Amino acid sequence: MKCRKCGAKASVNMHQHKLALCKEHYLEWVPEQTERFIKKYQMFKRGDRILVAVSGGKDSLSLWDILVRLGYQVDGLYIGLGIDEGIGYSSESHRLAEKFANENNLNLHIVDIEKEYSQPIPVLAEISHRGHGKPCAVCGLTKRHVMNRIARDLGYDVLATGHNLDDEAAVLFGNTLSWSGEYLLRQGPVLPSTDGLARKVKPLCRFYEREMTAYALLRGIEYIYEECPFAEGSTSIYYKELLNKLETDRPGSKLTFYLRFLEARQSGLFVEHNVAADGDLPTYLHPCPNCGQPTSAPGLCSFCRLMEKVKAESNAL
Ligand code: Q46
Ligand code: ZN
Ligand code: ZN
Repeated sequence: MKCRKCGAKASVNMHQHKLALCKEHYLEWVPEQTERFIKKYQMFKRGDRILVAVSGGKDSLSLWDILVRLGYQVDGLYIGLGIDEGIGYSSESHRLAEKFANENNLNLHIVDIEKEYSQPIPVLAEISHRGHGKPCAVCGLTKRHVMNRIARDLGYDVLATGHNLDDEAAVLFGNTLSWSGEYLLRQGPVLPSTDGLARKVKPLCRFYEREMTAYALLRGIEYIYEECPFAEGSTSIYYKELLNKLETDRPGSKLTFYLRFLEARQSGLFVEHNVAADGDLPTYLHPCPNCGQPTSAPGLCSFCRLMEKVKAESNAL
């Protein structure tokens, strides 16, 4: 296979795009495409202050790298979950996120859950009795809360995450299987800002996971290869495997599945009933009286209720 641009030996062959590129041209192509998606979906503008959530994995570190190369003002946020079972997942991902920031002279905010909320994620999950023995529900809730809080408190315009096409297609597949209307409505490359919440964007949502792996490897980014030990056996991994089988037989089907969904959504297939004016909260949400973040729960938001429970349990000891 030869590079379409220069004829040299290709390093990456993307069947679904019928495109093969050498290392040099691949490392140009990925940022160019990202810029195209940023503009197409109107994710953010030059001059906006962007906060990228970095986990130490290939997607988030590559996203940070790409946005910096494209000349955007972007800082990182690392959330220490305190998951050190097995391989020492949190310590290693923390080390790699810091290493990347230091080597590139970038600003990284670090929030350590145990320091801030008295317990690491696995213990918070135990106390809450949520999620049937897996900490993922509490972990997701906590990460969302912290990302929103830091973006708001430090005045960022946009919060960017490294979700790739494989992630988005798997979530879409799950939401479609259960026809979760509200989730389908909110899934997309951009979630506009609402009262108390920054705009959320996913600039890598049209890249296959293997394209991001190739980018990180060719750019020489050191990232954590292992998944979080609690990811094993998760539904999202199961959906990813199913979609990979489909993709092997029919290259491009994952991308088509996602893009056709975005088109259908754009054309109004999913209609929101409680439509809000730009920037306002939909009527079914109200600000949590404690932290100010939007919630549909009566009274305190789920995160603040979790924290009340943790406090009560610690006092009881
Ligand atoms: S939710 Fe679950 Fe992930 Fe949190 S506990 Fe690990 S697998 S990190 S994306
Ligand atoms: Zn080339
Ligand atoms: Zn709250």
